Amino acid sequence: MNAAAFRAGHVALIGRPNVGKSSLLNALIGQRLCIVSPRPQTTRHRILGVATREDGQIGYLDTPGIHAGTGKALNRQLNRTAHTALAGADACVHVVEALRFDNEDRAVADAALSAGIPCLLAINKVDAVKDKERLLPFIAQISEGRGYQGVFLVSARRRSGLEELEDAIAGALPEQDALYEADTLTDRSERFLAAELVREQLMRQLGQELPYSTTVEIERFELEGRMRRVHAVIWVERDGQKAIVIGDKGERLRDIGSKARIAMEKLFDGKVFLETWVKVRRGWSDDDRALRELGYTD
Ligand SMILES: Nc1nc2c(ncn2[C@@H]2O[C@H](COP(=O)(O)OP(=O)(O)OP(=O)(O)O)[C@@H](O)[C@H]2O)c(=O)[nH]1
Ligand SMILES: [Mg+2]
Repeated sequence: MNAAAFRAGHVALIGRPNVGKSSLLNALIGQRLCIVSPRPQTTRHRILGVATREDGQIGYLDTPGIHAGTGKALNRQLNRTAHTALAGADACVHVVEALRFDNEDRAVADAALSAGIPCLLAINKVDAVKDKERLLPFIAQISEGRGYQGVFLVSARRRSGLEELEDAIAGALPEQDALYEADTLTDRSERFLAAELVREQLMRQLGQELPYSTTVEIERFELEGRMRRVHAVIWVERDGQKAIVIGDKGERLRDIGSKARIAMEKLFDGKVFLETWVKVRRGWSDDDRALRELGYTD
């Protein structure tokens, strides 16, 4: 008898902002790899997270939320990054939020289902639904007439429904050898992940539109024995924003730095010495060249 075929490939998690794509990726691989916040447009890059099983290897791709507003160069870049990930994937999971399906979700469904790859639908945040009976009509409403290969009710927060989803994803991938070493977690460097963890605190701690005027660049990342020395620059667009990020007597910047450092120490499993500076680069979020220089590529 033949052994079951090994399947491997990339699956893009796509959806509108804030549906829980990054939370779902983290829950599926069992690691806090991707940053998460209550604000839309937290993710700005394609991030690979690898899960290796006995019968296959899944390369999950986290992507920025696909959104309708394309006002700034950064917004257009985020949509481009998500669409490029979808185009390069072997399968996709369209992630939606339970009981919510709007025009942005509809546009993502159209893109996902016309990509010419197997597409699964994951309805996330089912833990937040009190009246579970409402889920059946919701499933019917969004899946009828659409060619999803399967529909899954999941909760990234409670880690429910994940095994069924993972099995279906593995089954949708092509038969081929593993693409990464079995112990690979991601293709991203610690330097990149360090910048993300500082950005996560900016998304979580700054109010209103300010997070969208910030980005993080790691100027220095050095390993000294088991200790990592990290110098992070937080870029903002105006002097007034710089004062807000720093806060009264530097309090907010200290809090951002200490929470980011703790998250880095957990992810890197070692001590981190983090220094942060806030600098102004006018109009970076609407400037294609600045975006490229600051690491935004698709
Ligand atoms: N109740 C509940 N909340 C969730 C669940 N999954 C994610 N969330 C919350 O939803 C918010 C958005 O989660 P993210 O994982 O950042 O969402 P995303 O789709 O990656 O968002 P973008 O990167 O902005 O596109 C956060 O506050 C999460 O804690 C879930 O299963 N249940
Ligand atoms: Mg995200």
